[in-house]
Amino acid sequence: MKGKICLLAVIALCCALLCGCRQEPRAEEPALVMGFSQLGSESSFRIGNTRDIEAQAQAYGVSLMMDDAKQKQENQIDAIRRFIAYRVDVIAFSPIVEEGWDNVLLEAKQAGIPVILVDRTIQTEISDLYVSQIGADFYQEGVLAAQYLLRKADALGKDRLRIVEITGTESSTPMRQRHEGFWDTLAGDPRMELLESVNGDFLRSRGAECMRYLLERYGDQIDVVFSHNDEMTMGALPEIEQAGYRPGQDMILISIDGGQEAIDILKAGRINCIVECTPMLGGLLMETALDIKAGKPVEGIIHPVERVFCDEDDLSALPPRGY
Ligand code: GYE
Repeated sequence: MKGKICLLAVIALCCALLCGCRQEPRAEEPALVMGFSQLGSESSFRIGNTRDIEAQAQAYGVSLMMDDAKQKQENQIDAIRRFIAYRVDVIAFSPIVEEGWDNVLLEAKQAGIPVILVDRTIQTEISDLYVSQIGADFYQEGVLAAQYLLRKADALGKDRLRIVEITGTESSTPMRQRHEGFWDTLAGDPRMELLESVNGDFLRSRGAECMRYLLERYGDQIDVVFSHNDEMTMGALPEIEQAGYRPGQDMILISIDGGQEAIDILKAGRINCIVECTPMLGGLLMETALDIKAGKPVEGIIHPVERVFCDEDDLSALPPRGY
């Protein structure tokens, strides 16, 4: 009898244990784990870019670790090292400047973790530090801005246009390539004269400071303001008006990005031309990362399709910009 009781007790204990360690249904496994180092939140473009990447990660079933570097390269490097330690499947980041990435990207390479550049790119002598670069053709954006100005000069019958330029973050890809594309396109046209190029760091506050300086120094001489992004343009606008000029009329204003706030100002006639630089890169990023994980070949450089919005166009039917 005693033996039977012991046997029943053992059976009951085993059942309890089995019930206790019953496998809970596994949560859906992420398609992949991605570490993303975002350079900051300095503009509507950047905020829109972050939001789109987060939304697309969710849509594609990607587990996303998003880090905000707050405009500091050292914070991006630290984040990439954390992603390596965490052994993510893919590392992606928008490099705030082009130089200084070799060491940390060599560490990612040695860890066997593929890297995707988003929005901006890097300068390096070492091959295959990254698998793909997804972002605008910034040189072409500069070309498109200049081509608009050439058309405008022809339409206005101008024989001279004196230009001030407010550039983006020093040594960043968009700053370098927009500047080159713009001035390469104007080179040789005797009507076009650069008064001065100043750095506004893609920030609205710095755009205002730069415009205040340029107005004090050049005033009536300024015919054109070429600003590397909408934030700096919107910082410059009130300075221009407070100095007694009508932006879009007394001065031709050319900007880049194309967020809703700037587009509305363009529609009101206070900006003449905006070259689109779309932040909506999240879908391309997730598709590329998933292809890499699946061992599929991916493009080395992926440029989104972009437009130009200017005072020659009927923008009444333009859908909401989403950033
Ligand atoms: O034009 C600007 C942002 O890297 C293309 O960075 C991006 C630029 C964009 O601060 O608004």
